Amino acid sequence: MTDASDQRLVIVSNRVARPKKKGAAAGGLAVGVLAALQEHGGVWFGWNGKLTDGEATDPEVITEENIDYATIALNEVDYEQYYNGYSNRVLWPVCHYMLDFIQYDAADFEGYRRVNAVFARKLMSILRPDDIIWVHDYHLIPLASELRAAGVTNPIGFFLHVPFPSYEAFRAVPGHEYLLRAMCAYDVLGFHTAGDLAAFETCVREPIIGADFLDDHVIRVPGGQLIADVFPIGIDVAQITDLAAAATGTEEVKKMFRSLEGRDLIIGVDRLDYSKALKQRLLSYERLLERYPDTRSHVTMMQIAPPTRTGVRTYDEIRSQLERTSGRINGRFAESDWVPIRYLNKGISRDQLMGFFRHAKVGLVTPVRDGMNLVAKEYVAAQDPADPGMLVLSSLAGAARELKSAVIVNPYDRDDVADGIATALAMPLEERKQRHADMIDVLRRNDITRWRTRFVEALLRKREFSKPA
Ligand code: ADQ
Repeated sequence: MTDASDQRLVIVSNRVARPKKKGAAAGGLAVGVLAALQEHGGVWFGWNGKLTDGEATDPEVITEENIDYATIALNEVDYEQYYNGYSNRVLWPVCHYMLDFIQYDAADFEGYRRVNAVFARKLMSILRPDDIIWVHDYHLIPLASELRAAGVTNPIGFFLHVPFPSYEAFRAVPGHEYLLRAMCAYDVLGFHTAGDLAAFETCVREPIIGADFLDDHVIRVPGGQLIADVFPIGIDVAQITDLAAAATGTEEVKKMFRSLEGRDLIIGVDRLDYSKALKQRLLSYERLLERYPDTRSHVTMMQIAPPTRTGVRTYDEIRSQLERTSGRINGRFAESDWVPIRYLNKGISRDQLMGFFRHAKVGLVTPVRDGMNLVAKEYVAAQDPADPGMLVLSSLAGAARELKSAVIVNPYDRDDVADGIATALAMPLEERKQRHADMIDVLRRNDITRWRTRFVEALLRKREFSKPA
């Protein structure tokens, strides 16, 4: 059920991550979607993580607490082309303004369209006339147009978890005209920041769509009207603060804290992805050790980076690059009783992660581009308000538009990042408390409940003004 009506909320994303299932993928979309569903329940439809050499399977529904998980297995070749191919070798890099990483293959584009048609067909088998459909992320841009072509009239919204590129970048993508037209089949389009929305507007202003901009975020496009607005994703602040406080009492977290032997901890937690700029981050930390010799032996950096998208070559390369760079920096600066970088190439439990955050003097979040970045928000929420650590945040993450009281740095400038870390380490208690209170205030005002509620309300509003008079 949605909280704004008694209609069922059906969330669709590439991967469904059941929390009780071992090995569920770590990632911002899964964390956000699950939190959005937990409070009011609903359906989560998508891929179950299994591949077949035949046709995609029919939805299998498992109910846990108030959520129905409806999942399908996909054909192996289709999945390779749709997910590793067009989604992650074309759309992911262009959305992060990294055009050099684009590897286009026409067969992948075909696979992308084919899998979206499969998603539409399988989803229709479980849809009810009153359902509200909320589609997530760049893997599924054509889903609404496929559903509409098959006669589905339910309200359908789309939320993009990554940045949206301006037309000058987007037009580099083979298939961009098709994607823009497909986006116009939605009733509501949601973005993390005003910058992403403005970039989308540069695209639909072009003659391909030739949109008219009406009042109140309504855009007239061929075939009807849609709402395009900003819905920054939030977190459940109280839940994370409680989780972090409780985790500090666990043996794992105590063990980590003891091992620091009084040194300040700088923590980074990211999926192993080039947009997170992990090598640049390590080099900035090296610059800190060079420019601020007092920090040597007095700080420890812990970088946690679970592998993702293994099998996509670029991702395998990042991993070996990081191992080499951290090894070199450790070789250069380590003492018999101190290693500057601890690099963990694995996911860890959420409670343990929040406990680590609470002990970290600095949260280092320096992507070269990021839709939002939930780690930044979680780090702030996990702090002890009486003695909070400080967030050092990339100006190029969506979160920087909200967390203005963090120490904001440019991730391309190693000196700036090194100085930012030094500033955070030396920041007086009163200033840390004030900045932390400011950031918590922002997080509370715009939390995960508000994200979901505002989006569902926009979908219901669209339905109202679309009804014939
Ligand atoms: P991601 O790129 O996955 O998300 P992020 O927003 O930081 O990035 O979310 C990662 C999530 O996974 C966080 O909740 C974090 O705690 C968790 N996580 C990361 N590493 C982990 C580890 N080693 N062990 C356990 N948990 C780990 C995408 C976009 C972002 C956007 C989100 C949500 O790229 O810009 O903020 O979706 O919209």
